[in-house]
Amino acid sequence: MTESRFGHVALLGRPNAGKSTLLNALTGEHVAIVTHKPQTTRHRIVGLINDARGQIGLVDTPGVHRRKSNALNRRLNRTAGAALRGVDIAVLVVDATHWTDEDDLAVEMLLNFPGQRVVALNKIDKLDDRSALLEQTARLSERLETDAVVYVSALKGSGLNDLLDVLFKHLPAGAPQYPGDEFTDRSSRFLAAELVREQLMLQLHQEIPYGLTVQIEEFAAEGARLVIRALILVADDRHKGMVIGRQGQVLKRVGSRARKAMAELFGQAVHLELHVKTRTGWMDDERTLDELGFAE
Ligand SMILES: Nc1nc2c(ncn2[C@@H]2O[C@H](COP(=O)(O)OP(=O)(O)OP(=O)(O)O)[C@@H](O)[C@H]2O)c(=O)[nH]1
Ligand SMILES: [Mg+2]
Repeated sequence: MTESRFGHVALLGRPNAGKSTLLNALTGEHVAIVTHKPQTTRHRIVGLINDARGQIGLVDTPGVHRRKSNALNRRLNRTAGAALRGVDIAVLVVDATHWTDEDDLAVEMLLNFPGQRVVALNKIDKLDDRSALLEQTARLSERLETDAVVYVSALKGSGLNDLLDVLFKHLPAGAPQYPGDEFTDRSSRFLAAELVREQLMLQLHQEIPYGLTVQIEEFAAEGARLVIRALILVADDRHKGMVIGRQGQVLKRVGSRARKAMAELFGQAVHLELHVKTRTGWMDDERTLDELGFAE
């Protein structure tokens, strides 16, 4: 038998590159929320991969971006950078359909990373002409001084075994450090709040979903079901009505979809209550961000 391997692997890249989709595909669980909107992920989230070869703590991070308009945006970049500390491998996740200056920012962050660098060229299902991949492969392997470049589609599940082969090849020997029956380091409360935010991101438009955060006020087992009470904080009073919607339609839709996602994730019936409150400018203040659980 070969020796068991263990380590942490961070996924880094610009918003929308597909990091969270990749995390979910590799762990087989809805650990991280995914939407078509950039800047969906706001936290460092570890998803666990258990394999005959060992265990990987796969770290999802907020997309590296150039919007610096408020304290939350600045903190998201710091959270992404901090997630690189102490990990064994960093994977640059790239949307292979187009390069942006935010991809350059992610590359720059990786230049100081002391561990093994890997590039995952994602969304290859969208490419009609794969010759563009060769040029990207050559350019990125030179810039990041790595020959570990893999082609994946997180959405379709292709190339995932190639990526796992590369990761296990470069991980140090070691015993699993997380319990084998868990799929994340995050609490059920955290996951529940994220599932509400996922639906808010999907149902609301323009800048509104970016001004929201979700707090779990109650999370209790009542017989066979979970009773969950979530508070949606809006940064501006004018957004409250839009979150609720005419005759409460938006909030109802968010609630019913989030409840279904929770029931699936927790394997239990869920009773979900949602409330909306204004907390003016919560995104602009570092202390409030600490209090609301935005750790770096
Ligand atoms: N076609 C295609 N779409 C993908 C693929 N991977 C991700 N997507 C889509 O890209 C969008 C963004 O995916 P996310 O996983 O949320 O991206 P992210 O990098 O986590 O984004 P942030 O959290 O904002 O940093 C979603 O609509 C995904 O469905 C892929 O391999 N192929
Ligand atoms: Mg994400």
